[in-house]
Amino acid sequence: MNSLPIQRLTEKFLREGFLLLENFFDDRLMDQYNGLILDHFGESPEFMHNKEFLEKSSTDVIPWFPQREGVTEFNVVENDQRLNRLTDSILGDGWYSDYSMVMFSGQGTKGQSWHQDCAPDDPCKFNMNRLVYTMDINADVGGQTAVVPGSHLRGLLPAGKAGNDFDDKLVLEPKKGTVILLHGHTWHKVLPVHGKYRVSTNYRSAPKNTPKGITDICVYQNMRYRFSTSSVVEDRT
Ligand SMILES: O=C(O)CCC(=O)C(=O)O
Ligand SMILES: [Fe+2]
Repeated sequence: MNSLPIQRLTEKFLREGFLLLENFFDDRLMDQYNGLILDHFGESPEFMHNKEFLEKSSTDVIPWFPQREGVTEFNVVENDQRLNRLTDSILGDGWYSDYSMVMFSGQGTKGQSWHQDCAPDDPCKFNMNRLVYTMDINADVGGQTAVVPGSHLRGLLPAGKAGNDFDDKLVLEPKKGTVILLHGHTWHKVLPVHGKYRVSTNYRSAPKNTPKGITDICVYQNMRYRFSTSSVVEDRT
């Protein structure tokens, strides 16, 4: 993807709460990333989250922060001018980004249940995920990313049992090289993984003046969960 229709994409993102951009990064870079990710995780990675979280949130992902460990190859996406120009347009001047986070899920894992990355208590305070896919994700592999278009404008994710679904969801099948931009208030989930593994890499970002810990508390249908203390801060059932 060479020149981006920045204005049109910005308006679409603000309306729908997500963008799917196919063929954004080339196969060579994606193969390199995927190789580094598989080298890191090896065959049978250990879970880092605690058991209560895994059970209550139906979330089966293992994070890795390659840039924190000096794996400089992951700077290439962070420094990509097209991605950063689009981010400028959506988030405005002075936005900041966090270390990139790779999320790995093994075969037979549940994916992630419906959530918002941060609470929509203040509509102006949000993070934006910039997700990069280094492999094809489709119905065979599982692990598709589902979103409810426009839900970033609908406030809090409805409370209920984890696993309740939404009729107006859209199931996205990102391919190798696809970028998905996702507003932190958009209701989203990851479907169960059937293939050998599933990975995505998130270059998290937020507008200027957004509190640093904005994604520390995540909203699920059945709870609000604080990652830094591994605790349920609100039971929503
Ligand atoms: O990996 C994905 O497709 C989405 C993961 C997710 O929910 C997130 O990064 O907040
Ligand atoms: Fe998320």
